[in-house]
Amino acid sequence: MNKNDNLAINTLRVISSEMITKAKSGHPGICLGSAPIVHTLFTNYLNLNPQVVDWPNRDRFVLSAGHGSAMLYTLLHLCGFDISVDDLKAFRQKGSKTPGHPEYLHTPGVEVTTGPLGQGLATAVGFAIAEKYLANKYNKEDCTLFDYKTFVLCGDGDLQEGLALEACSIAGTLGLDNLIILFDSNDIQLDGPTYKATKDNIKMKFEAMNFTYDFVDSGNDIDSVNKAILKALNNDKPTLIEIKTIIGYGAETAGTSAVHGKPLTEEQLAKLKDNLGFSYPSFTVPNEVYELYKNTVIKRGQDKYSKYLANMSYYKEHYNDLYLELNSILNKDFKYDLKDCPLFTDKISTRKVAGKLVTYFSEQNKAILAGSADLASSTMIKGNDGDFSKDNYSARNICYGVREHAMGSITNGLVLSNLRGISAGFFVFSDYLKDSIREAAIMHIPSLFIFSHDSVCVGEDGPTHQPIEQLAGLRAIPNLNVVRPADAKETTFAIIEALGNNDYPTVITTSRQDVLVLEETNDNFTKGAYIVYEPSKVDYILLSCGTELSLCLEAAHKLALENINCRVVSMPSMFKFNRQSKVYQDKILPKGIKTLAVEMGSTMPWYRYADVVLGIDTFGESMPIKDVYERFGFTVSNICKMVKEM
Ligand SMILES: Cc1ncc(C[n+]2csc(CCOP(=O)(O)OP(=O)(O)O)c2C)c(N)n1
Ligand SMILES: [Mg+2]
Repeated sequence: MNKNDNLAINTLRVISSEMITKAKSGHPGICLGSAPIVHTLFTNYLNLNPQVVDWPNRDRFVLSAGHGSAMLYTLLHLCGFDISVDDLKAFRQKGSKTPGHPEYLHTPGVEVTTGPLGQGLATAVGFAIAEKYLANKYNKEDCTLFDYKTFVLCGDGDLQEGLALEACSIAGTLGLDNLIILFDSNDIQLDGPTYKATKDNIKMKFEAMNFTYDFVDSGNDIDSVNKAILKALNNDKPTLIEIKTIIGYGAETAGTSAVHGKPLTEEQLAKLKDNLGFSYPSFTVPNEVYELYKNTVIKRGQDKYSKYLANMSYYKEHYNDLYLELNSILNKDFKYDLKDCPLFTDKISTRKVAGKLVTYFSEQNKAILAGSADLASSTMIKGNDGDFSKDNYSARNICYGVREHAMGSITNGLVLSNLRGISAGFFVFSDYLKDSIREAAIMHIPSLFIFSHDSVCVGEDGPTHQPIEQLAGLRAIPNLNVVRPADAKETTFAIIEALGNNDYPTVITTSRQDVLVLEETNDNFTKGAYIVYEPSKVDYILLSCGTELSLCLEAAHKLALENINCRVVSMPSMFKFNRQSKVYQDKILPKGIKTLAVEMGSTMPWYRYADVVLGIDTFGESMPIKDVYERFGFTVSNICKMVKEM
């Protein structure tokens, strides 16, 4: 190995370890073991530009093993991103740019928030799909705008996660040859040797998923790592390179799980530096190392970026219509025209409405890629222009198969690539992708998750298919807009709002059963809650959403005949309502007026707004929908009775 490579690798190792020791917290094992791998990748291959961190044709590097964050921050520092040595010194401290795990939008150069194992890898599959789509749709024979690669560093833990395997299976099926996974195979995980939990044959497993598998005997042999990456770049399938490493290389506790997540003591740190022959004072980057990164990754990235700019201006000149279309995608403008927007008057399920609208907006907006977990004909959500496949990378419907969790993360990967990702499934199975939804919320990205069959009205399929607590769980996620529209109009507003924002993800739940298009619903919807029926005097408030809103309206009319006056409030989104002014909130739900909330789901979220709740705190039961209402008390007469009891 050349002297400067060796010095740079040891710099990565030592500074990461110093950060962790100083913070008294972090994971030195992976940093020490896999430093040569990432050094090789960064200096020989990655195209990045620290000045323009989000230029669309940059290569993506995803640290799926997010616990190796100290190494990532050190690398980004060497690459010239806006992370200083002082930032490195503040690792894991309050308000620092270098938090415990890599956070998107928090630290320049971090492509995706990682830490939950498997997430990075699955999101990376979304990056690779996005590149294939953009390249096939917009590259021209005489002008290449997109040819970026997605590289992932993952560990044993990532590959044990079902999420990662779901995603890799999709990547293999779609032939994503732009995806290269570097597997830090050290045979150690948090609790000890991996053999206690895994005896899988990784080669057979990945080859069976239509990957090219390669093997490097030692991560310290950077020539072999280099050759393997070069080979992978020319494969016609996604590649996994299993690279054998020693966790905690150079430390006293190397090769054991003790070094996985425990900072080295000051003495151990001194010994490490001794073992590595690294004699610089703490937090020192030798000049040769800065020079090496300047002459490799920084220079290469700048050249590639300049080429990208030149290509873009050529494109603008020669393919102006496509340029404008692409530009609006890359700027994340959601342009739409409501001129021919489908309008609904007859009773219709909100899932059908959502399906028609996704198709309508997709016609106008080429940023939309949608897909469902083998439920397109049930959720009614389908992307336009055919099924995305190796033979048709400009198609916009992704057939995820029954892989909800990967679908969620891939959707996030699409959105992080400036596309509008929409995914769909049965609401009860939203639990399968909950962490992906949570990631989208943490990252402030506008992924859209549409879930149909949103209540016990699923009926015959029984308790496993009837959602109960899902709404409560999702509504508790910060920065997530959970919308449960009451009818076709509210569904339309919900989809426009979800696609038009760039700050938070949205979950829209839709009904299996047909519902009336209510005269009373309107665009005050955007406030999260609004009055849909107002008597001249308000004795009580009926608060509801989704398909139960019409029951409340009926009940209010019936009670009015007995001179019991109920305001009816539609609350499709607690998230939006909670963001309104106190004045507005008090106007809609004044203190002192008894309020009954009605929803076919856990009562829990409603006690924040209501005195009494008609909900469901048991599991559902298999029966035809006509019996469901009676069984769970969702009838006009029961609502009237409950109002009177208040
Ligand atoms: C989904 C998930 N489960 C558990 C953890 C906690 N955790 C972080 S690292 C780790 C061990 C992973 O082993 P490996 O990937 O081999 O990392 P290494 O020990 O080699 O650094 C665990 C269990 C996590 N971050 N995410
Ligand atoms: Mg490991």
